[in-house]
Amino acid sequence: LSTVIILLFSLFALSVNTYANSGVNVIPKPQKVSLGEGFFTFNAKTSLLYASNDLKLVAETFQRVLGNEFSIKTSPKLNGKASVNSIVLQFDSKLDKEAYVLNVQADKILCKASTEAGLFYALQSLAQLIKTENGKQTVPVLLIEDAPVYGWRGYMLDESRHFMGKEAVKQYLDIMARLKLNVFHWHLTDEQGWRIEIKRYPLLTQEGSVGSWSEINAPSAFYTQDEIKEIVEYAAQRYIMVVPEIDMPGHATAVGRSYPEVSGGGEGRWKDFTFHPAKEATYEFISNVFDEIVQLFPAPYIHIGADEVHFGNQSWFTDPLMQKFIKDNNLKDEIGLEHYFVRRACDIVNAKGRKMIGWDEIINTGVSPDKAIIMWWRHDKPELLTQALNSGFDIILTPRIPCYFDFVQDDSHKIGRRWAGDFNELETVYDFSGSISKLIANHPKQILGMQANVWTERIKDKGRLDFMTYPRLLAIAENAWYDNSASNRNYIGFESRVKTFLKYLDKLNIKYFNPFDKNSTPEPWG
Ligand code: TNX
Repeated sequence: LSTVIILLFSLFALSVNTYANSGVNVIPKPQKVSLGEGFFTFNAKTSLLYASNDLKLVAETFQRVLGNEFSIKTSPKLNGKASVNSIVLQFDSKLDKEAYVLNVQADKILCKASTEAGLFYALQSLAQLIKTENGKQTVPVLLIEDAPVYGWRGYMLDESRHFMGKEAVKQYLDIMARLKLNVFHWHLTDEQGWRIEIKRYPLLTQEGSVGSWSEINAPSAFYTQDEIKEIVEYAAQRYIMVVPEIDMPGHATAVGRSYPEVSGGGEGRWKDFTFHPAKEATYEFISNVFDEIVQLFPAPYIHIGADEVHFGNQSWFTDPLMQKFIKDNNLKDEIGLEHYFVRRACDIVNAKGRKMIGWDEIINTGVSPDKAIIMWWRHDKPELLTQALNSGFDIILTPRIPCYFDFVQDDSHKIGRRWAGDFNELETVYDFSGSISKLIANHPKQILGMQANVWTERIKDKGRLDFMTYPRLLAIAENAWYDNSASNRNYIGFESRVKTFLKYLDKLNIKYFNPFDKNSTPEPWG
């Protein structure tokens, strides 16, 4: 028996080794890789060619990557012919929207895709494949044929609870791009702060931007409209869509502080938590805010939050205006009122030419599946996901377990959330596709994709944000791009690719949590 075990073990070790040594350390894992023999070697004359003017931006972005990360100097040229010692970017209309082919030969590298984004992704893979040894930069000869499983590959950052600022956001966009993530969901408003300039309502940022979760008087912090445009443009250059979230009718305290006339009132902890659902002024206010939002964000979606509404459990719920409104509109109770609000918000969003996105609280509000998309977050209520799918909604998967990165990623960690003892370690996130597969099996087309969410109640600064985000973001990227369920699962292979990616994060001086050497990365307080 022991001989059999030893034999099995060495076979296993051999296969792991072959993988680890293959040099194809790309995250997310490409769908199909055939490894050849030999290497492409960069030299001073390596040229970067693009076959069409539409690819100039992609080429220039890669020129910067080569220069900054590998000290390789090139000047991109418009030229579609693949000559010796060149990297060539070409369109190939036969390929799917985000698909690409990366064909590394010993004397040239061919990149093909039907879109700029596809070529951008070919180059993200290429960047991860460049190895520096003895002063030489090489890429193994190989053929990658790749395409994502999901079109929505997201990362959500809450900048209301704690404000991280422009430079942090840009670095996140850089790393998202490297991981082929393509949606930045920006949680810009909540109880603690309103973080986006709205010209028509200056008090939102004069008063509503003061404070954070940890300090009620934290100095005003927000993005001006020029800064928003700059970030949206920076993201677009990386093929990332920015989807703003303006949370309502709950989580609206920062609005209520600035414009009490649209506040739902309330007392104590919940003072000003909601918009006033029974005032016409509220809907005018929202419509005016969205008029500016659509000018700033070209994305076809507006996220209205709609999570965790509490109207009726407060004494002001009984005020005569509210009660009359409920009666006149046949709403029965606070739930009816909440649903009414969401339907009105959806109409407003749709009237601006956008689809609405909301958290899973919007499922039963009566909004129609062709007008709204649902983000399923309450992992303890899988029946909500099933119900939403059966009603025909498109869904973005963000269940707390394993998609919430405000949850700790190691049992020894003290700051951060858990759910009945559960938390989100790297392997749990890696197993997401597998763990969700049964629930979504009957409706694959309605699953637009998945997303990691970082809520920042207990994340004060970028150091801690990095610690919570990495390396788990790599596992979300892997699941959103590559079909990681069932027989494709290979955690050991993933680990070895993560280790390579961590070296890239090291170069950027990012202080991630290292699950392979926990003592080297103690939990930062703050
Ligand atoms: C619930 S997720 C919230 C957030 C919190 C988060 C903490 C969601 C739609 N609402 O407001 O920050 O839990 O994990």
